[in-house]
Amino acid sequence: MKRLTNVLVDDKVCPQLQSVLFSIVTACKDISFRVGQGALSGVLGATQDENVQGEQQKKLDVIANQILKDYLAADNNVRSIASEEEDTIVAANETGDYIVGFDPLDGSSNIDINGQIGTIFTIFSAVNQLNADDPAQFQQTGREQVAAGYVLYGSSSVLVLTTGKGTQCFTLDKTFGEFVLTNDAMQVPTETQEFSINMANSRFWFEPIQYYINDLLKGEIGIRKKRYNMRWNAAMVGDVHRVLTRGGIFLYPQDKRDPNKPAKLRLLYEANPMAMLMENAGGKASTGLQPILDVKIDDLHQRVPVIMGSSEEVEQCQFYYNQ
Ligand code: AFP
Repeated sequence: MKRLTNVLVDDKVCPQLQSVLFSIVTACKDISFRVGQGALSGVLGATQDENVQGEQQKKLDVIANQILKDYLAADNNVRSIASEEEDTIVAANETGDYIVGFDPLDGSSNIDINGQIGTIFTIFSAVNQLNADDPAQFQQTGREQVAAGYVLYGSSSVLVLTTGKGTQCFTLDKTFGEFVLTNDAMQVPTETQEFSINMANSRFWFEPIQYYINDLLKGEIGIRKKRYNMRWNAAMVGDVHRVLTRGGIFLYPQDKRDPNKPAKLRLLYEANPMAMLMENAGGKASTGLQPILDVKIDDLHQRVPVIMGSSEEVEQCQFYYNQ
């Protein structure tokens, strides 16, 4: 049985980065406990406030955000913080070597129904010439991430992590409160017969996705010559975990619903970390036109189309864009 601490030492992760990872993981253990308490600890339901994206904040969004901010601000290795629930960058420590972005509670609409929810995080090196409160700190591409991961609060709490070399999965052993290695090299199967997309948006999609999904729906009598099944969790963290575990394709494409929000998912703290985990497990992650990890972050809350999962299926989907 290998604990997270030992894995990071064996993988020669530098002590400063280990410290940042432990701050995040400790915060997530705290969040996991509160999620588990549910209605008993008064964490269910909504607040009266909206975040910068105009979404109503759930109580647990606010609680999880505060827990993460508190642990990270207390870590001298963290220079700056960006969160889905914060309008602008949050300065932590001017001498920190790392900057951290996170979605404190992904899948908020699942909180009150006891569905899958999670915390997604990304870590970059800080830009030395820039102050901690300068949003340009995050103007990097996903390729420059030094670590990324998520904690899924499901039937068990799992940490899926990459520090660059592969994608590893740890399960929280609640008897002694530590994450224990349960899969040391996640591998996404190259082929799949399972797709994941919100079909309710189909009339707003652009042509490449309309045609691609239509061909999947035709099953064995269509051009793809096999029957596809569909799954949708309404929490990226749950859908991506399934794809990392047994293959599949997850899509949140650009659509025509609201010209001000051409895509739904955020590049910095949703798409990028998931793309790094996916690529390091042998999968692919694309906007349809280019790898997600090559898109430069211009704005902390920038949105991006997301197509990720089994490599051959993502390539098939890209074919419709190329045409
Ligand atoms: P919330 O955390 O705001 O509920 O959003 C979750 C999410 O960003 C992502 O995790 C899901 O894949 C997607 O939204 C679900 O969106 P739909 O509302 O289209 O189901």
